[in-house]
Amino acid sequence: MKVEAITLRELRMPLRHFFETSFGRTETRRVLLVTAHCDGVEGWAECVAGEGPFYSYEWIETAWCTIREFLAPLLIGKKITQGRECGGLMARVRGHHMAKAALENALWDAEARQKQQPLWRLLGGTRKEIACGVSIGIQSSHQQLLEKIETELAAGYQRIKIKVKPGWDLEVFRQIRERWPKILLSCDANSAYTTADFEHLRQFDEFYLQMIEQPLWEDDIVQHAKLQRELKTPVCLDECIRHVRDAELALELDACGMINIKVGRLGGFSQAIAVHDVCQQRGIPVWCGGMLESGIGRAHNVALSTLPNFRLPGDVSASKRYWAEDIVSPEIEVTAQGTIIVPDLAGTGYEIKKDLVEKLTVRKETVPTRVASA
Ligand code: OSB
Ligand code: MG
Repeated sequence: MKVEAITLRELRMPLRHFFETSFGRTETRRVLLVTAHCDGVEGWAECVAGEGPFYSYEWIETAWCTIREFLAPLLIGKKITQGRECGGLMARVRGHHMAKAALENALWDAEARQKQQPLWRLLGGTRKEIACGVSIGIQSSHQQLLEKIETELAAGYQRIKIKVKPGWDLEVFRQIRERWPKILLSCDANSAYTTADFEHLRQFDEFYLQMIEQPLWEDDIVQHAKLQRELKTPVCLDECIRHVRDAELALELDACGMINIKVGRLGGFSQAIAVHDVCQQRGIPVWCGGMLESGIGRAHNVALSTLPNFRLPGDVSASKRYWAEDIVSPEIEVTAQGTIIVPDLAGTGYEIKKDLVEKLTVRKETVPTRVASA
């Protein structure tokens, strides 16, 4: 496939409910979509960069201009037979993994469509059904959080993860455990604690959580290893794992008991698979993280979650939890058992609603400019 042009678009999609983490609140997603135009085939992907540089240094504006100025030009005009070749072509640009992932994944998507094969098979998946959990943000009150948990449990989700920060942690766990002593419960701090909080974090053990995700600094694996030695609860790393070498270091130091794989944070499907594989070799389970994706990124997460070492319920949940109307058809749906049945169709198995995408688009640009846009 020759990469002829890349189209960037920004969509505005209001969330049905705000999503709050220790680093801030999101009410409306600025969704960045990438289309790779290749020999009559289109590959689509979503760049998961946020509205501001809070989860990581990347945000929608850095991703947009890094793709336009540097990454797209490295791919345009190239003949590519497999999406996995993109990583090498873009290696000259340091970092900017979410921007790179959008391009690489768009080419995997194009490859699956061109070969008329399911993307999940191309990625090496084996599961026909994936296990789903939910990530529930910080709420305005404990009561509101308990109501949300009740709704998600009734919907069948297999694991509840709550966002925590100092002042929204122990008392919240106490109330949840009082009402639901047996559910699979975990938490995600998005780096809200420091080494001064070890004593405090040790109290989390009382609530037999499945994991405590990314309690400390986003760039510090060594301190997580020290913390893990102090805790019974497994640490799960998210922000810290940016490529396979980070995963290797974390496993070498016993810094965590599991890893959250996010394809955007890792720079594309190839690195996500590489991290999956080293964890598998070391007997460490992984699960698929979420970044409040539209149906396009979500469908890619579904495909990735079919790999064998995705042994824990992920943050990949139903479209309707986020959006009044998603941009794919059918929308991503979850069974009463808290699973997603993976479509055995060519590509992702979810069709893009192009008219709706057009309607939600607030900005669009094609590189190079002279080629007609999508
Ligand atoms: O740390 O997993 C995270 C959303 C934005 C940034 C970081 C994270 C999250 C989530 C959302 O937890 C999970 C979802 O998509 O439902
Ligand atoms: Mg996280």
